[in-house]
Amino acid sequence: MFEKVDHIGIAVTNLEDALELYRDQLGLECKGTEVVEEQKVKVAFLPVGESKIELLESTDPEGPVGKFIEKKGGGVHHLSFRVSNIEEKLEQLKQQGVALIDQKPRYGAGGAKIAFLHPKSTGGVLIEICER
Ligand code: CMX
Repeated sequence: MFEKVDHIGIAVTNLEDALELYRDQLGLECKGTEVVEEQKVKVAFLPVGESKIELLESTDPEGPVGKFIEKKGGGVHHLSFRVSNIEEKLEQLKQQGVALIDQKPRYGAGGAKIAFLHPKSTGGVLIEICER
């Protein structure tokens, strides 16, 4: 079962410019930034209630966010659902025929275990599941 929406990932062309909007104009608090080498992104997390907004700036035009921005110019990139046991959830989704991008969890920002489902089997929405 999904426990909550952990975060909503938003691809941005420039993190500092995006922070001017989300932090300075919209008034959200930025809990810091982090480079996630494996995902080729620099991220900032801004909590909103029990969830967070994750701003994603690409560090490599060939990375997933770099390619997304090249095609779509930024915007909502993925939804992340929190689970308590990611391996069990991945196995269950696989049994149900959902196409997985990650067969096994990887480590993402903040040391969370993450895995992505392929948008071709989730109605065009990139879904991440994560365990913290
Ligand atoms: N949401 C919805 N669809 C997406 C997408 C996204 N975020 N990113 C790519 N796609 C779609 C493209 O529009 C394209 O669709 P069409 O075939 O209909 O044109 C298709 O997926 C293929 O796109 P592509 O640009 O050729 O990219 P790839 O196939 O090389 O990769 C994907 C697509 C989803 C497999 C890849 O982006 C991926 O593995 N993503 C997971 C990892 C990730 O996104 N990491 C960044 C976040 C890290 C973090 O949160 O820490």
